[in-house]
Amino acid sequence: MHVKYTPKTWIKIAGIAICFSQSSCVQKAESSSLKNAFQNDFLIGAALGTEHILEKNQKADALIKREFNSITPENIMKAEVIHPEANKYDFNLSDKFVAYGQKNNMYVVGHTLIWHSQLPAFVNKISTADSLRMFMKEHINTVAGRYSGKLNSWDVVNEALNEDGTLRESLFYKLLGENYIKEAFDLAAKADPQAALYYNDYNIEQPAKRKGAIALIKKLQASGTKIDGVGIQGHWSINDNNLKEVEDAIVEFSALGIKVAFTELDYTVLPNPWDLKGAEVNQNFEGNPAMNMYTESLPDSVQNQLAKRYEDLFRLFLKHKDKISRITFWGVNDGHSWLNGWPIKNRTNYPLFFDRAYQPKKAYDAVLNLKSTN
Ligand code: 9MR
Repeated sequence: MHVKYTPKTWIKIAGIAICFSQSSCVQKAESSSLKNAFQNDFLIGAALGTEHILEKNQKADALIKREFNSITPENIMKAEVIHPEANKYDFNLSDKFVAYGQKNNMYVVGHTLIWHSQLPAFVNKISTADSLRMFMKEHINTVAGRYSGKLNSWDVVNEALNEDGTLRESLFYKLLGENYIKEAFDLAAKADPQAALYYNDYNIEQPAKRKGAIALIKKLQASGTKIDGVGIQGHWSINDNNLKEVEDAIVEFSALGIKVAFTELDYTVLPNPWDLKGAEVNQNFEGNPAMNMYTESLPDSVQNQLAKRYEDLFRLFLKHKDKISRITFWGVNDGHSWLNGWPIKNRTNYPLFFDRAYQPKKAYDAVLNLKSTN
């Protein structure tokens, strides 16, 4: 059971918290949770899958309600799912997702309106600018319009940039030019005037891509388009050493007058094929034990490394809490993470705060501890 550090055993001397009894300091009280600990700092969210939206798993459901005050749909609002055919929408799960958030007083994020990936087949077949523009208008009006006033924020455009900061040659870019981004934001602002509108991407903490994102946001602002924030996804590895870039990104994006959210946070503890210098490009990694080393459990040394990564990251988040609106984890617990299936299928990964039995890990304790000691 996870809970707060008992206040009696902690005292502060000249701003330094001292614990007099090690055992009672690690004892926790019922009321503690991520959302409570950070309630004056930023929202704490999780990406939900279908089983969570349908409240099928009691342990997951209790955990989500206890720990998180924001939710993002991992897949069910993507165009492929919500708009499978030109004249057909499927709002079955998205209605339930939004209702779940409302019922539990959560900050509800829509993910995502315009993305080159997970497009329905009929969109991939579009070959003229007019038809694609018509799809964008129809899609955004219908989806964002349906949840207007019920949803708090939209990832309006997702992953429009290449690693070098140039614009990705997506279907939208090819047929509509870079103006498609402005058009998407303007349509979203009209369809749901209250929602906070975000541009969302991965690796935009890295200098070249960050520069591209800043240029893109500045252009939108200069043209009078409403943009409220930028989402840094945060799909990282425990071997990454990127806190300097993350801090620079927080400061530089915030200087544009917008909020910064960390929208899809996780740290892989497993090697990625591209980390292996000199590896055969077409090597088959699936089923290779050297790429899936922790099938039974995570060794303490790696558990500690993960905890340290998260602790250092959250210390940075707290330093810049005035600029940060939300921290969302990409999943609820390790068993549910997309990183068990990507970039290599069928692995056992450990990227989140809660283990396969829904129990908090060391990383959770380390991050909560930041709040009880400052
Ligand atoms: O976690 C998602 C996974 O289940 C899907 O198969 C995949 C493709 O739709 O998308 C994953 O989520 C992505 C998110 O929507 C956008 N940023 C990258 C995420 C991880 O790929």
